[in-house]
Amino acid sequence: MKKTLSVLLALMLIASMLAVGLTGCSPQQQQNQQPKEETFKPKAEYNLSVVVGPSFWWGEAAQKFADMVKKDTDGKINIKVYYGGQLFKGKQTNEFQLMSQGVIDFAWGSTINWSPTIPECNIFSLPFFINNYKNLDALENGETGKAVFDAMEKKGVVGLAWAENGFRQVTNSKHEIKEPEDLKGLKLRVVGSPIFIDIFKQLGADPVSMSWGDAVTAFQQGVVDGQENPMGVLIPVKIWQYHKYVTLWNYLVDPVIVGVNKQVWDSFPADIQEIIKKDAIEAARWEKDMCRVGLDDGSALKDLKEHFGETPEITDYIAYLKEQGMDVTLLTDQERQDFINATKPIYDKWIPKIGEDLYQKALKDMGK
Ligand code: X2X
Repeated sequence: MKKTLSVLLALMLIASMLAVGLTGCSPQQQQNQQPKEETFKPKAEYNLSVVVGPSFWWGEAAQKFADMVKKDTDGKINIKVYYGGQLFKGKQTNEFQLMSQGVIDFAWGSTINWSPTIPECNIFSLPFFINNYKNLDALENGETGKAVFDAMEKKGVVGLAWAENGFRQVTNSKHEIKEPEDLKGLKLRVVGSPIFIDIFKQLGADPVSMSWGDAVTAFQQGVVDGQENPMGVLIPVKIWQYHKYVTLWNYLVDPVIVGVNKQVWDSFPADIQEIIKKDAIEAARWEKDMCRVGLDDGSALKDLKEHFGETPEITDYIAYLKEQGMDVTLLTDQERQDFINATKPIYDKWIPKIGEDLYQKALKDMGK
């Protein structure tokens, strides 16, 4: 009797172990579960790609992000920033692809470098479409931003935060640019995204696409007459060394997106994901503030002072360019309208590529 009872008990024990085995952690479920913190083994180092150098706000912010992540994860997640496009050796338009393939783990990358892979990113490159920070924020925080992140995720990259490069301004060494006519025949360096070639051809200029590294050499050697970039690039690269004329036309804007390869992201336990996302948003907030100082309604400088306890060295970028001897041109409403009219055909060609749906979302986000 005693023997029967112990056999019975043993059988029950086996049965219950089997039940746990079947329902508690089947291999199928294990695959879908996020790694637990105790079992998670981070890579010794994750790489992070930046097109520009460490003295650009975007480059500085990437390092701040890496430092914050290291501290907040008690040294578990170690991110090394590679500047000047070292991870893609040359073509900055390959950055997204390499991140989606897992060659690059993280990147702080401009939408104009990623748009050849993610056509939705061209929504920010429609000329004279966004025009001000209020509209830009509305897109990033609205349906448009969500759609861009969804498109990225389908191609294996998770978007963590919106940082900024900024509204792009045109500079050149020849003469003032006030009307489309002034661009005729000017040889301008643009990025390798096809919409830029279309815009400047449409305006009668002679655009040549080059990656950033080659562009700086081209300015130095005077191989091109001009280029276009935001304040956050014009100032660190000291554009006045090469070009006397700048037109502040805010014709389009490039956000910088903080992205991470999806497999890398999925390998992180939930608490680490939370830290990384929070740090990306915080570093992006600082970087955006730096890009906007003196160019917005005063919010950026206020946030830098109050939230980050910092006052930047230069608080008026326009005055600073003038102090460096640049001839700064602002457009009248009529001059601006002439550029808008001249670039209308770009919409006809590019909205179908970007997606009519996304274009409508963008209009709605901006309240248009
Ligand atoms: O190449 C450029 O013009 C730059 C630095 O702005 C970008 O990477 C988008």
